[in-house]
Amino acid sequence: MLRTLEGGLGRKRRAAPDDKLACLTALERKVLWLSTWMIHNANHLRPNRDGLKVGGHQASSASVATLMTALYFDVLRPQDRVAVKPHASPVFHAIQYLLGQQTRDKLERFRGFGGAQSYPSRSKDGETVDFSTGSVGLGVGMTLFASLAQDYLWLKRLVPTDGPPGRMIALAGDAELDEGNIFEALLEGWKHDVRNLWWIIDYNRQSLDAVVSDRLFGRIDAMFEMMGWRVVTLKYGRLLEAAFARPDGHHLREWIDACPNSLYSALVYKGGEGWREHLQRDLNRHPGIRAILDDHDDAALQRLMTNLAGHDMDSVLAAFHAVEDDRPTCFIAYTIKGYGLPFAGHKDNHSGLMNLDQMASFRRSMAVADGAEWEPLAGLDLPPERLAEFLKAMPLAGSRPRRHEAALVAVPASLPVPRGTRQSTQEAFGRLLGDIAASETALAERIVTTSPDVTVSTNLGPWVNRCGIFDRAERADTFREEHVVSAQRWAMSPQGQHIELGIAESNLFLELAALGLAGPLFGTRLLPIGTLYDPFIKRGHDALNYACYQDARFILVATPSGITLAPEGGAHQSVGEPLTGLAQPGLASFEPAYADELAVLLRWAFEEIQREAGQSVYFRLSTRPIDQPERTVDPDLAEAIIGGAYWLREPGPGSELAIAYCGAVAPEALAAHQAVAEDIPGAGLLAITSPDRLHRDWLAARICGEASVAGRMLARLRPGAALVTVGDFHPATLSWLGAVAGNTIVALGVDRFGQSGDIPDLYRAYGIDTDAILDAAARACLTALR
Ligand SMILES: Cc1ncc(C[n+]2csc(CCOP(=O)(O)OP(=O)(O)O)c2C)c(N)n1
Ligand SMILES: [Mg+2]
Repeated sequence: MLRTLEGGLGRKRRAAPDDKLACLTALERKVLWLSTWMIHNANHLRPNRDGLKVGGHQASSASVATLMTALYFDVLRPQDRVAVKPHASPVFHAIQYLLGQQTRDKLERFRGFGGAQSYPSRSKDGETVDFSTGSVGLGVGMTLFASLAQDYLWLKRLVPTDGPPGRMIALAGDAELDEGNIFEALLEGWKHDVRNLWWIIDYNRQSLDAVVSDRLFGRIDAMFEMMGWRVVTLKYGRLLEAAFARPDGHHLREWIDACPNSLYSALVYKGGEGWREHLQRDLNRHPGIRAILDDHDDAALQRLMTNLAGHDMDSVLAAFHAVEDDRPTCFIAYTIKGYGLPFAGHKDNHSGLMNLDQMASFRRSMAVADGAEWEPLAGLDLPPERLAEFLKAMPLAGSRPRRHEAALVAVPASLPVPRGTRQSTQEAFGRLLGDIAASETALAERIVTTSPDVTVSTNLGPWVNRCGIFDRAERADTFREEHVVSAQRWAMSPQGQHIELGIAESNLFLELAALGLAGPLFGTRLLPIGTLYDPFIKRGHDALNYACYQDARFILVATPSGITLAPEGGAHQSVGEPLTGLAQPGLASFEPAYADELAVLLRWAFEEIQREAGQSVYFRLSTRPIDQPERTVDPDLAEAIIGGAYWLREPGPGSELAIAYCGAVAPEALAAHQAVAEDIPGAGLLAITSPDRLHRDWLAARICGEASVAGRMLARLRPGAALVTVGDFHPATLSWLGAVAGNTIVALGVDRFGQSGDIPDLYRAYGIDTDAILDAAARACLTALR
C-alpha cells in the first residue's frame, strides 16, 4: 500500500503527555459513538413519515473521528477557522455537543426539520460553523481564499495584529481533490503567496463509488510540493511502527507498502483471520513475522494492521503540533473509511448504515448503557470529572464567540450620476467607482475589487488606476517606470485594493465569498465587488451558489451581456443569467438601462450587503452606449428604481397597451412606444430595472394577500389589456408578468444561441428590435380584443 513518507518536518515529533492523550483518546471514542448513534437514531428510531432513507455517513464520519478530535479539542486556537468535509457533519455536531455548543434536541433531529444539518451550515447550524460545506471541493478552496482575505486585512492593519493570525483549515475527503476547483485554487494561492493554510486530507483511499488508484498519493504530494506547500504524510501509527522495529519487521512494512489499496481495504473488512492468511502465505519464511503473528490473536492482529497514523492520536497530535510556521501545509493522513465499525474498508460503505444487531454489539463494545446513549461522558475509561476538567482547560474553551460583530461602513446619501448624454451602463459603472476612489471616504477605504483577468474589459480600470493592485510585496509598474505609455497603472503593494485573479470564475466566487464574510470571520467589514463577463457566471455557478448559501455579501458586476455584445458573438453571449438572478436565493439582481439608475442602485447595494437581513447584489450591465434621459432622480423615482420598475411613460387611464422593457433594449422600446402612441395614445412604457425584485415581491404579496408592486402598476391598464415585454435575455425572465393581473402578454427575448453581427442585425434576427415590438403589440392587442 504505497511508500512511507515522513513529511517535511524532520524529527520534530513530540509525544503528547499521557494524561492529555488519555483524555483525547476517550473523547475520540465518544465522538465516534455519538456520530454513529446520531445517524442510527435518525434512520432507525425516529418515525419515518415519507419512506425516504434519512441517511448520514457513518463510514465517512468514522474515518475522521481521530483527526477532528485532535483538532477541536487540542489544536485549534480561537482565531483558527475550519471547513469540515461535508459528510463528516455528524462528527462535527458531536464535537460541538461535547463542547456544550450543540443541543441534544438538535442531535436527535439530525437531518430532520430544524435539527442539526446534514452538512455543516453557517446559516442553519449557526455560530460554530466557520465555512459551510456540501458541494465537495468548495469548502477546501474557500479556506485558501479566506487566508487571502485575512492577509488583505492583516497587511493593511485593518484588524488587530498583536496576536498571530488564524490558520484557515480544511479537513478534506481525498476524493475532494478530484474537483477542478482545487487545482484552480492551488495555482491562485501560489501566485498570491498564501500563508496560514492547512489542508488535512482524510486519505482513506475511498470515494463514493470506489477505492482510488494506488498511485494517487504520489501525484498528490508532488502537486502540493510544486505549489510550494509542505507535505506531511501520516502513514503508520505507533503500533505498526513498533512492529516494524521488531526483527524482520521491515518485511511487514514492505508488504503493506506494496499491498494494493483494494486488497488492503478488503482485508480490513475481513479482519484478523484474513490478515493472518495473507501474511502467512507471503511472509511465513521470516521468523520475526511468524513471531508477530503468534503474539497477536485475530482481534489484536486487526488492531495492528489497521493502525494507520490518521487513527493514532499520538501521531496526529505530533504532526499537527510540529507545524509552527505559516507555510501552507498539506497533511496526508492515512485512514480507513468506517474505522472501528463493522463495514470498515468495504468499498460499498459510503452510504452504509449499521443494522440493529450491529448497533447492539457496537453499543456493548462502547460500554454505553441503555438510556445513556446521549450522555456526553458516559461509558468511558476515565472519570467524567476528569474529562470535564480537561474540556474546561482546552484551547477553545471559554473563547469569545467565533463570529465577530463588525461595524457598518457609512454610505453617502447619494452617488453623483456619471456625466454624459450617451453612455453604457458599463461605462457608468467605471465612472461611479472612479469617483468613489477619488472621494477618500470610509466607503472608498473598504471597497475591494476583484476580477478573473477581465479587470480592464469590465471597466474597473479607473478604480484600479487610483487604488492599485493588492500584493504582499511592493512591485513597481514596469511599463510606467520604463515610460511606456499605457492607460493602466498597475503598481502592486499591500495597500492596493484590487485583487487580480487568473481566469477562473470559480475562484472569483470563492474569493467573493471569503471577502464577503470578512466581518464575521475576522471582525472588519469589506465591501467586495467582483466583475466578470455575464456568460461566465455559469463557469462559477456552483461557487456562486455556495457563496450565497453561506450568506456572504458582495456585489457582482457582470458585463458585457446578452447578444448586445454583438460582434463578440454567440460564444460570449448570455441568455439565461437573468433567470439565475431570478432564482438564486441570497442574490438580488438588477439590469438597469441608464447611468442615473445605476447610481441609485449601486448606492443601495452598498447598504443592502451590510444589512442584517440583506443579500448580495448582481448587476447585469451592457457595453451599448445609449442616449440618457434628461431628468433628476427624486426620492420617489429612486425608490421605484430599487423596487424594480417605474413608468417611463405613464399610461393613460384604462390604457389598452403597455410595453415593458428591461436593460439595453431601452431605445427600441422607446421608439416602439413612440410609434404606437399615435394609434393608442394612452399606451404606457414600463421601465423594469429588476425582474428579480418585481417577481419576489409578487410572490411574497400573493402569500400575504396584498397588492404587489407589479400588480399596482398594471392596475393602471384596462383589465386584460395587452402587454409586451422585451429584454436581451430569455423571454421567461418577464413572461410571468402576464399572470400578475391577467394581461394578454407577448414576451420577447432571446432563446437561441447568438452569432456575430451588429446590434440592428442581431436585434432583428432575434426578434427584439422596434419592429418586433410593434408586431408583438399588434398581436397582443388583437388577442386582448377577442
Ligand atoms: C460537487 C459534488 N459532487 C458529488 C457529490 C456527492 N458526493 C458526496 S461524498 C462523495 C465522495 C466523497 O469521497 P471522499 O471525499 O473521499 O470522502 P469520504 O466519504 O471517503 O470520507 C460524493 C461523490 C457532492 N457532495 N458534491
Ligand atoms: Mg475518501
